[in-house]
Amino acid sequence: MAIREIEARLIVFMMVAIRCVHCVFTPADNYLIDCGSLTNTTIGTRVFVADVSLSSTLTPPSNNLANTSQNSVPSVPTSYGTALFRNARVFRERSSYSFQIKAHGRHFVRLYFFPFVSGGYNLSAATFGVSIQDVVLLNKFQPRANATVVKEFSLNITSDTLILTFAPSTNTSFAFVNAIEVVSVPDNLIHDTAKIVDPQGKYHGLSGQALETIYRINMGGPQVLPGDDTLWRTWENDQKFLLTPGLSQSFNSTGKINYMDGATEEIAPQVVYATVVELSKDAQNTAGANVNVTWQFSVDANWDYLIRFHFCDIVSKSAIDLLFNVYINAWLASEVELSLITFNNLATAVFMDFVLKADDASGKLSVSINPSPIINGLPNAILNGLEIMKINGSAGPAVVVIPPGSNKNFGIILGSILGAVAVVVVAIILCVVLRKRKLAKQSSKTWVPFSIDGLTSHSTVSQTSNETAFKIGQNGDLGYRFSFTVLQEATNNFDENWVIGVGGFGKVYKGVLRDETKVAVKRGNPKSQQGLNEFRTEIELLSRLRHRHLVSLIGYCDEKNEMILVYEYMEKGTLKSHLYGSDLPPLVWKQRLEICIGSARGLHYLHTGQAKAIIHRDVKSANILLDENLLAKVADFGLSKTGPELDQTHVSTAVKGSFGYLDPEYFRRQRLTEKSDVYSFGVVLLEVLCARPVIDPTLPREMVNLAEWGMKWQKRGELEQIVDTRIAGSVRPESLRKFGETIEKCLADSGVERPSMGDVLWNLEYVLHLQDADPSVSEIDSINRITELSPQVQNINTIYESAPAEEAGTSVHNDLTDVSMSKVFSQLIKSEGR
Ligand SMILES: *[C@@H]1O[C@H](CO)[C@@H](O)[C@H](O)[C@H]1NC(C)=O
Ligand SMILES: *[C@@H]1O[C@H](CO)[C@@H](O)[C@H](O)[C@H]1NC(C)=O
Ligand SMILES: *[C@@H]1O[C@H](CO)[C@@H](O)[C@H](O)[C@H]1NC(C)=O
Ligand SMILES: *[C@@H]1O[C@H](CO)[C@@H](O)[C@H](O)[C@H]1NC(C)=O
Ligand SMILES: *[C@@H]1O[C@H](CO)[C@@H](O)[C@H](O)[C@H]1NC(C)=O
Ligand SMILES: *[C@@H]1O[C@H](CO)[C@@H](O)[C@H](O)[C@H]1NC(C)=O
Ligand SMILES: *[C@@H]1O[C@H](CO)[C@@H](O)[C@H](O)[C@H]1NC(C)=O
Ligand SMILES: *[C@@H]1O[C@H](CO)[C@@H](O)[C@H](O)[C@H]1NC(C)=O
Ligand SMILES: CC(=O)N[C@H]1CO[C@H](CO)[C@@H](O)[C@@H]1O
Repeated sequence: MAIREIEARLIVFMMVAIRCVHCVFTPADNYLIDCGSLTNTTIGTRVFVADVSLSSTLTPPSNNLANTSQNSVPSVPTSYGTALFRNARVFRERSSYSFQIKAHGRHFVRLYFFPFVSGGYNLSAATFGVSIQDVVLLNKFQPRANATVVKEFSLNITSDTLILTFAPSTNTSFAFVNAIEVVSVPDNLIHDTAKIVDPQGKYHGLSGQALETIYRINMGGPQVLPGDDTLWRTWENDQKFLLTPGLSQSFNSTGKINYMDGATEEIAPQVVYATVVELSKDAQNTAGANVNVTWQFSVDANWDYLIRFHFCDIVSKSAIDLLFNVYINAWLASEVELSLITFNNLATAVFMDFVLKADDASGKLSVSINPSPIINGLPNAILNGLEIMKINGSAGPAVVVIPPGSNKNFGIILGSILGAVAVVVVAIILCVVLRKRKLAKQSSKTWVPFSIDGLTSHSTVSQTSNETAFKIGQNGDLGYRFSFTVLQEATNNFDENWVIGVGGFGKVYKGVLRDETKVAVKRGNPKSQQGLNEFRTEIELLSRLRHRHLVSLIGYCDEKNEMILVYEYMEKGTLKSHLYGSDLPPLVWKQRLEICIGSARGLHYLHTGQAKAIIHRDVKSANILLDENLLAKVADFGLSKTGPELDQTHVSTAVKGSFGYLDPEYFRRQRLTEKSDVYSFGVVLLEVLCARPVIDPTLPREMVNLAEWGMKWQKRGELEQIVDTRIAGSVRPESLRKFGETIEKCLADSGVERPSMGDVLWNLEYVLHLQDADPSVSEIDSINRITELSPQVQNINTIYESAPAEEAGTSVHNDLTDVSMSKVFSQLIKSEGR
């Protein structure tokens, strides 16, 4: 009993209330499109707009419209009408609709299909895929002949643009669609957790998942059509799924359904709760009857399913009469005692969520209700509604954005180039430390011994070492591919004035798509072989990874040998630009901490969110971007690798990364692990604290390298001496102490001594907590407070300002930390030539 009670308390959260009958839900996003039609179509109160008037949302524009006569469409539920199925838009090549999303969160995406044969089109011959940016919705889909079908997906959309792509599965095939809905639904429709039935446990993370509705059933009641459901859903009657209809009967109530706190009619309409299937009269009158009322459904095997039960006791005389078990396949999902949840109220709506894991899901899914043997009164069991949703993404990454023809293009031998680049890294270190440009002449195809701060390395890079081609995702044919013209237009023909950044791979432009979505367009230098590889890596990785703290890829363009990546636009630019070298107002300490925490989360996800850890390899403040709310996102995955075993199997490899952030152990041993990112992140933390470049060759020798200099002060216990003077007064000593300790651990000489990214994250959260603990410190007030400057700090400022600009080349002075290797490389080539 106790266990049941605890379970019941958990389920109390899922109470359904029909609190406000008259409130009609108004979706923030409400796109209804009648595809291929020349006229708008009104269904009930909803207007499906002819997509010819929305042609700007479709790329590339196409004019393949098909239509058929009314009587060729089989009779469909009246409230859909046949009108939506009479027209279709046909896609002979990969094509996308883009929808501007006003409100992030759950949306229904419904796709209508009817494969008619008419006017030169035989739509039954279509085979195609449908995807959005990060989820494949349909793969090799072939609508069944002579039948209409509406596919419904429930997606948590977190980008500002939804790009719905239709892609023919083969080059001789084509795709089509009759109508599309993209409609917001209330966020509380899907909760983040559910109970797993076997083995019993808790499933987390539903809120981010894509769900496909497989069945939605109104037990014991009529079919509910979209016009009668506040979210325009269809609920089928259950009779055809009952295994032994004689064991049960339907019942309905005209009484009121009880209202309780927490949810709304959007969970399920009244009519679902007001109709029910219960045990047959005979069974109810047999004391101790042990019967199962079972419904059986065909499902695809090997998927996880979210199964939602709707209950409402409209059959009992007293709330405490009803006690029954619910089974999913052979597993007891729950013992249901509704009175515990409803506080003894009858006719109160309740729903419960369960997850059936893929290994338990064969081609048949059955659901049973069975009266509990421990009840004293007469047996009964009920079920009012049932939803079965396929969970996508649970079986692995669902995304694929892959440049076509990539196989042959990407298996390129990079040995000599990487070798040269590696040498450049070494050379630059010498160059900076000794401040002698002449040394660049060392550039050759082998490593040279180098020495920096006592570390010495002797290693060679084999000239034939090649970067192995990256594996192509399973659904290699789906993804969003921009045409070059569209991007040209978006960036004002790659206007130099629109450049917002320069990286090793190429320039980054601000862009505005036709639907006014702002994007960042990174255009690779087509001649760079390294660029090609980075292009590939970045598409491969980013299309697999989705995280709030990783910058998202919107698409790519590989037309005319271009290598262009299109990302979400990050309004506030790089973290680096907010720390120094610009006129931007300084960030307060708490903002800085939140940015550190956000980026730590992103990196933690990279290291642990996938089966194989992903190592970023180029963590630096210029690769942490901020959105309009200063939310931090990690960017630039061009150098990323899955590790660490990749490097252990290779005899030698090129050391890559950005100078000043590079893990010395990785240099020494060329063993790449997640801890190299932790090291680099430690340097970023110092940078955030001190707001100065990580390498500043204009400073006195001991101050050139921030990591080294910072650790000197930290080890002396006087880190406060070098804190950015603009925030020094507002950083609480406890918070600073913990922050300093965290940096020290990240910068530990050997990787094994460094904390994991998860620990770093935890520590930073604690730092924030320590800062918050005293409300009397108001940061805004103190941000401009002049604190007593230590001599060292004054020293920096003077030297920094008086540094002669031509000394060592301005680029080295200003931006060395940003220089990715290819830029350094070209600079060296230039200086070599002199
Ligand atoms: C269809 O409806 C939209 C929006 O209501 C309107 O802008 C458009 O002109 C209509 N098109 C036709 C062909 O009536
Ligand atoms: C159907 O298509 C034909 C040509 O393919 C066109 O002339 C006609 O106007 C279309 N009818 C509708 C209702 O769109
Ligand atoms: C349409 O295509 C389907 C599948 O290729 C085929 O079975 C059917 O016979 C075709 N119908 C017509 C009328 O061509
Ligand atoms: C579809 O309907 C057409 C016309 O009613 C009929 O000739 C054809 O055999 C049907 N095809 C299937 C697969 O049921
Ligand atoms: C379609 O693809 C096949 C192999 O995948 C190729 O042999 C054929 O030439 C392609 N056809 C066209 C029209 O591109
Ligand atoms: C959507 O996903 C994000 C990130 O996974 C999550 O924070 C948010 O709560 C989700 N929204 C809904 C409505 O589930
Ligand atoms: C309710 O039950 C009555 C009597 O069995 C039946 O006539 C009616 O159609 C049912 N209504 C619903 C909504 O199922
Ligand atoms: C009811 O179903 C459960 C689960 O499949 C099974 O264990 C039990 O034996 C069944 N009871 C009857 C009476 O069929
Ligand atoms: C609806 C559906 O199942 N879509 C996709 C879910 O994700 C996998 C990849 O993990 C795809 O293969 C499915 O097509």
